Amino acid sequence: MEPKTIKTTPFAGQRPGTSGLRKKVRVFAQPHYLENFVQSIFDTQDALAGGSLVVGGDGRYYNREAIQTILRMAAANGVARVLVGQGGILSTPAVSCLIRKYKTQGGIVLSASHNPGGPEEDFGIKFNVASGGPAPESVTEAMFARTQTIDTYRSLDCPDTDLDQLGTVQIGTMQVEVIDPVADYAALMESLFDFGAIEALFNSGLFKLRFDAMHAVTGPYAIEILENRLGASPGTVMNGVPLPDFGGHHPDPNLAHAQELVHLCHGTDGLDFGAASDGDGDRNMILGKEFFVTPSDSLAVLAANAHLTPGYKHGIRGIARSMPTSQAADRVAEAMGIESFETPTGWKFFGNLLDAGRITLCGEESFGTGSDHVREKDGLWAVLFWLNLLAVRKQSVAEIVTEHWRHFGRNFYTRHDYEAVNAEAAAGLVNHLNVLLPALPGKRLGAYTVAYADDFAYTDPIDGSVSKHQGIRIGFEGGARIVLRLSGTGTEGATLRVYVESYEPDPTKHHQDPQDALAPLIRIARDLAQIEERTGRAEPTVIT
Ligand code: G16
Repeated sequence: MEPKTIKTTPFAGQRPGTSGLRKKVRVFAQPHYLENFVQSIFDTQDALAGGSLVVGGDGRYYNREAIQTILRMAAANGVARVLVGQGGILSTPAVSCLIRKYKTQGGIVLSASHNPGGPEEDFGIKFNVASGGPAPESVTEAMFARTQTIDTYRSLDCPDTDLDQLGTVQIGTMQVEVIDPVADYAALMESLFDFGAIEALFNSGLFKLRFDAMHAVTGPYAIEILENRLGASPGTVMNGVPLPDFGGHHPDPNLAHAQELVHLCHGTDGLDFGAASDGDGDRNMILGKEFFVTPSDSLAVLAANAHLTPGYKHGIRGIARSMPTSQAADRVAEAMGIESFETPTGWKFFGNLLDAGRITLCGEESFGTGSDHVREKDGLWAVLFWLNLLAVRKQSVAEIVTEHWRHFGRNFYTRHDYEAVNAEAAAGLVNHLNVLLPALPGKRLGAYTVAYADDFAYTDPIDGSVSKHQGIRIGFEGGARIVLRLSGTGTEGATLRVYVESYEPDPTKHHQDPQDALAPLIRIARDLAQIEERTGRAEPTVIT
């Protein structure tokens, strides 16, 4: 089996976004499209030749085909060993766990995360570096540059590898190990959380829970951990079989897309705990009985209670949140006397802080929470963290969060998304805001006075790299904020995200609905950005 060199020409638009390259399946399925991107990984990551690589995906449509292509190309590019999840399945946090545990030179994740799957839907590919984290911008930019000049790629003529059979096979000189996708990850979870306490909670017969795997990758992980190891009753995991089209749904764990679960948490007879994870298993949503925990609050609560779990009992070093995430975690960090950081959107920006030991926990408003145990956000980890807290504190989800607010004050928070808007109109809206920014500080908008207004730029405290144009921040006196930015993960037109936050120290006002509490700020954001005028949209597509 001799490697073949195949002629190709560059494709436009292969620059990775917030989290890898995401496009429609039909774009990826064009001859040479995936191959060009994969060869650009091998051409820029020298350590892969003679090294090892983890490969797996969320099981969406085109997952298996892409893995076969990657295996042939890895063999032709001199990779010595590939670990691939059985059935082509590996969650994003499991890939990170495997890269770190087996000290591979990197990993390739096939996923478009929470975006729908199927022949007409989305696919994605992402490279993770040897630390286990998403490739930093310097690496993704080098790959992108390579995609623009590429003229050949290498592959091997060989039959498909059987991805369903555990064990080791050889492709040319490369070893392919088809591994259990769950075992190493489950062992890591067991080392961090008090499985005995969680099991006792489940056995009490007084605790009703469901986990919605949304027919995505976390099904096998949740069944093994929650049902097999922790003894939750069979059926606790709903939608537990990964399907190529996620059963026709958006595998996006939020109030809009996990409605069945939300419904199960309603009423006095509702679940005590409901949780969901996304396509590739890195996001999480936490619900209590009639109670939704915002991801921003979740980060703050986990940080304030981390000492109650075995994995974090010696305390946490620092906390980081992405810029649009509410400032609730900053208050916890301040009270604990530890550092807090505000990074741009994108998990990759936490990597240096985690590697340098400056932070232990980090999180994002986009339903992502994680820690230094891997270098990705981790959906099931967050669920187990919450279960550990519930088992130890012997309180409900609502009691834990409202008590947190009483102590730290409440950061009311909402995100309004305007999806698939005209890209030029969205760019025009951002330009318009950029022109307004310098004149805003000191100005009164409704009942609020602008304290600062800027186009967020981040200087990485570890390597000094600068990332500009990361979203527009308008901060008001008293801690309220409006943030506007364009999503880096959409595949259709542009998605405008409007994040609105206010701070309320008075516990007698904490019961309000966030949409009501934030209504004046939402109005200010719409008017200032001329959203309806510029996008033609009177209302957002999704509110979370
Ligand atoms: C990705 C990134 C996250 C980011 C999210 C939303 O998550 O890993 O860091 O917060 O996208 O990004 P945007 O607002 O640009 O759409 P995932 O779960 O999609 O990989």
